[in-house]
This record gives sequence, structure tokens and C-alpha cells, in this order.
Amino acid sequence: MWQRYRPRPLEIVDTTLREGQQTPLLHDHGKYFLTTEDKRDLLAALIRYGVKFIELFAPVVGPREAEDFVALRQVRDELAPQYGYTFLLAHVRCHPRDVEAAVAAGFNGLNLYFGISPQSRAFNHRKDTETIIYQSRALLEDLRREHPHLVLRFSGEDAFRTPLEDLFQVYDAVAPLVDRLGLPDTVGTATPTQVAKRIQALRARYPDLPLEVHFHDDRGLALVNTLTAVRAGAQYVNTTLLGIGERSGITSMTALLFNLFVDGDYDLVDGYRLRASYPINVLAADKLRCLVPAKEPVSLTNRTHTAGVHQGAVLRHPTTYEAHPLELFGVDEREILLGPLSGWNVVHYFLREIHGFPVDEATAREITVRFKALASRISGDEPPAQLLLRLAREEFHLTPAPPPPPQAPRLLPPPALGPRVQERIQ
Ligand code: HCA
Ligand code: CU
Repeated sequence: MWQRYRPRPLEIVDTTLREGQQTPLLHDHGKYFLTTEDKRDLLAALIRYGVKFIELFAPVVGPREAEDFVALRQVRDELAPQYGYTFLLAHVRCHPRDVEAAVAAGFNGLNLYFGISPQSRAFNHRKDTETIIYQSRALLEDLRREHPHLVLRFSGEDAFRTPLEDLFQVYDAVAPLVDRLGLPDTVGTATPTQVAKRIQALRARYPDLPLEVHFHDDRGLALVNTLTAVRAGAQYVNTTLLGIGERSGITSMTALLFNLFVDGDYDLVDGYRLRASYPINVLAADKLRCLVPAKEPVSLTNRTHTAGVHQGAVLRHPTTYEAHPLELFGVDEREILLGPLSGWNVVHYFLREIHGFPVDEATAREITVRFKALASRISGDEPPAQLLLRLAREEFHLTPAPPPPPQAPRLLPPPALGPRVQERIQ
């Protein structure tokens, strides 16, 4: 299968079900782990999205993971006729026992990792470079001999705190035995400049081996580092849905594809169902019992407007404050939140177009002055819409007119607000 697959210019190696399950958010929201059902749904969504490489925990991690693999393999097999084959990869330490269990379980490949950084060597496995090389080579030689069909990747954990000579020493030894080399920024220390340099150095030394990158977001640089790595020639990228992962997580899949698209790298996003980006984020958020994070670029947040000036302009023409084609990524609606910062435009729109009050612009401005004066009282007991309706009725003695004959709303050149927006604005 692997030998016959022609990798695309950018291959997402999704690790939502491995790295993603290490997110503290699962604890914050009292969920702790993804159920088998959750995992099946997420895997199916990723396969439909166009992801061909999925990283899972190795079976040695625990009985739950081992059992779930059987269910996940079934999902993959069921979807293969329609969506093509998806490679399920086990994330494993370079330990013969761990590796044997993953191979016996029926994984298509192994994402092997071994810490080479001074920190890993001193405080993690306590092995010197010679031992790392000896053990990794022995394991890989056996694997290559016994299971030539497996996809093999080798990563030096904490690669960006590993001196380049040390990385080269180990990678030189394993390179002839693997399908690709990984470069994980385990603790999120890397900067784009360092990333570009390292990728170039590895590309020059191993011109025939694809590189795989994995960036943690401790400095908030995961996305820009990933973009830099891809542009410097990394072909495989580890991502998760919503960017979830250990600590602040890694690169979000949809954030990456969205940015590549916005920058015009269409060949790199080819093969991914971009329109399913927002729905897949909502699915992941739902599984975590949270909302799509506000910092996720492919979010409804990025089509939500609260300040009066913004709202007025967006009602006139959305491009004033929406620069990106988020609708191509499945964010089909926008929200204009009626609230303490809203101006007369939205008050007018809300009362007239949504609630049918016969209110002219001058009255809308007067109502807005009252609404703003009382804005500090807005609370869960009397939310903004309720306050505004009360003012219109009680202080301005307005009553809604019978619904007008259907016609395009006056303020909106294109029909700018979706049904959901109307709900939110009410
Ligand atoms: C970890 C391991 C890892 C592995 C990445 C990889 C990292 O959880 O410590 O295998 O490429 O960030 O180094 O996620
Ligand atoms: Cu990681």
C-alpha cells in the first residue's frame, strides 16, 4: 500500500488522537479522555477531509488505546473504498517491546522517537549518543528486514535544543533505514529563522529523505514555524484539530491550510476538503466540551463583530472588516452581536429588519443614546436584545408593524446576514 502511494506536496500527519489527547483541556472540561465513539467520529471526519496519515498512541500506552485501535482500523477500512487508503501510524519509543506490540496490532507504520537533546539524555532516558545510535539502528534494521512494508519515521525528540552535529550523527546512522526524518520542536523554543536554517541544513544533507515537522506553541510560534518549515521544503507536518496537544499544543490543521490558501499556495492545499474546516473544528470542540478557541483562525469568532463602527460598516459592506474568504473554509455565517458597544446602525437594523418596528434613523439614534446610557446594566437577567426591545416599547411607545412584504433589507447590499446571525442578534 505504502509503496504504491504517491505523497502530495504537503502531507498532513494528524495527531489529534495522540498528541491531541495530551491536552490539558480534556482535564479542564472534566472529560479526561476521548471515548471510542469520539475517536471513531474524529477519524472518520479526518479521512473525509483528505488526511492520509493519522498518528495514534502505541498500544503499550494502555488497554484502552490498544482496544480502540481495532475500532479505528475498522473505520479506516470502511471508508477506504470511497476516500482512499489512510495510513495509521503508531507513535512509539525505540523500545523493542513497544515496537513489537505496535507491529503485531497491525499499524501501517511507526513514528519512532528518541530524545537526542542534552536535556533528554540527562533527565529522560540517560543514554549517550553511541547507545542511541546502536539501539535505533538495531531496531530499524530488524524492522526493515522483518516488515519491509512498514512506513518508518525517525525523530530526534527535542530536535531544536539538540546541537546540529549531534542530530546529524544520529540521523546519518538511521537515514538509510527510514522513509522520513522528523524534526520536533518538543518544547516550543524554535523561531522561524532557526527553523528555516535547520530545514535547509537537513535538506542539504539528506536530499532524498522527506522531512516531517512538529511544532509546539509555547511561544505562540507554532503556526509561523510550520509555515516557514513548509516553505523551506518540509513535506510532512504534524497537526491536530484546534491545535490541541501537550501544554499549549501544536499547529492547528485548519490554521495551517487556511494560511497556505490565503498566501496562494494552492498546490499545497490540494486534496484537502477546505470547506469542511470549520465543521471539523466544531466537531473537535464538541468532543472536548468547549467552543472553537477564539485564537483559531477558522472560527466564527473571526466573523463576529461587536464594536459599533465595525458593525455599521459590516452591515454596509462585510469586506470592511472581513478580509479573508472564511466561507471557503466552511464559516458560512457571521455574527453581529448586539451589545454595549453597538451603534445606531445595528439598533436600527435590529428593531426594523428583525422585529418589524417602524423606526426611522432619527429615532434609532435616540433609542441608541438611551440604550448606551443603560448599557452598564446589561446582564444575564436582561440581555442586550431584551433591554432594547423594552426601551422601544416602554420609552418610545413603538409597536411592531405587521411583517413587511418580502424585499431586500435596505441596509444590506448583498443579503449579508445568515439565519443564525438573526438569531444571535435578537
Ligand atoms: C512528546 C513527544 C512529541 C513527539 C513528536 C514526534 C514531541 O510528547 O514529548 O514524534 O515527532 O513533541 O517531541 O510529541
Ligand atoms: Cu509533541
